[in-house]
Amino acid sequence: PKQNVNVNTIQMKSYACQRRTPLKHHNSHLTEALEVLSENAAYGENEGRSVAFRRAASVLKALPYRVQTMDELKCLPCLGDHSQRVIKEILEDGTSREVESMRQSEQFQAMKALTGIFGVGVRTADRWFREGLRSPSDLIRTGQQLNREQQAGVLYYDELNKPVTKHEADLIGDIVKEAVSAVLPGAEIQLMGGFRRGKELGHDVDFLITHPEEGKEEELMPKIISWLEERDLLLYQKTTRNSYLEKKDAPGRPPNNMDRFERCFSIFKLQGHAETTGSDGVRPSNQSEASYWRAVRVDLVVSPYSQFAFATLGWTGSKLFERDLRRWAGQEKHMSLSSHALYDSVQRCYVRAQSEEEIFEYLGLEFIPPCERNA
Ligand code: DCP
Ligand code: MG
Repeated sequence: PKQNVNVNTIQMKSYACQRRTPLKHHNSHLTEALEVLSENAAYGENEGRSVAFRRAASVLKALPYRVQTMDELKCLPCLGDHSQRVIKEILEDGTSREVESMRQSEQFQAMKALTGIFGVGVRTADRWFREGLRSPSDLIRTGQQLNREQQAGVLYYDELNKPVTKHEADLIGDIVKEAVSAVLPGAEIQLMGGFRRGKELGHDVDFLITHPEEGKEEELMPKIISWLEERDLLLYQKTTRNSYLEKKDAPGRPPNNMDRFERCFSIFKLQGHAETTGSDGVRPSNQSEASYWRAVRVDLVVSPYSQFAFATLGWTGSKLFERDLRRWAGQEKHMSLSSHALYDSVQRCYVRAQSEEEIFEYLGLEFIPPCERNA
């Protein structure tokens, strides 16, 4: 109820990590349009423009009321001319013609379909688009060269584009827990990403694994993978080894968003339960009653205990929240934050932390709980 909010006294901070952004907000009619513009800019490899639209959307997500007039936006940060134009159009006409025609355009739809394939980025999708390809079936029909990841992406395309529910995430969590405690008793596992922020649906399930005794977690991933593979629970996996070295990786280096933990990108074969049936309640025809299953994208990350707080913060998201945390650290505090560590360039030392709260405190930020990091 807006009557209780004085729009002129709203103090909107400009970094997403300074704001509380709940999952459910009041302006999806505006943010969805701005996110289409952001997505389209990303397809054109215009990162700066893409982030600018995402920031504008994010500010509106943090507002405690539904925007009715342009006047209410006067004091808000991160709203560029283009974003304001689109917002104005939607407030006046209920919809933005620019956004709607973008949404309908062949290029936008093809890029969405092609980048929606696991293992396909904007570059590859754009090259295919310019060669006249529009969808996964075009790739199959024309016999495109695909790597192992993309082959799995095309094979499980429909299922991987069907949102994962929290219930399914919990079922996978139980399996991962069983695997981890079988191969390394005492290891700890935590659900990360969107589900940690309270989302009910996700595009994948992210887990972070550690062990209180530093060193015990080394080379853990291959053991987990073997355990899972022996039970026929994986459709695809690619493991990368830990390559983090404190001396080499942090100070002075251009900040690298990719972390260097031991990590596994996988596709789980989640065995039958009610949600594997379609929305019409009918099970996919190629699967017998005894063995129906669905494919689910799962990311597993192993962190040494001493980096666990940083890994937790780095893997909770949202992506914009993470981006602004790093930007805040660098620009406002002369520190360099990654999913491994926090380096203080003024004191010239690494900062140790046992919890997310300590990291926020060191960064001079009010603690924002995961469910309010939906920037
Ligand atoms: N992450 C990041 N930067 C990246 C990739 C990941 O900061 N380039 C972090 C933030 C994300 C988390 O890792 O929240 C997991 O990445 P996902 O892509 O799985 O994103 P979410 O879990 O937030 O969303 P979804 O529900 O779509 O899985
Ligand atoms: Mg995720």
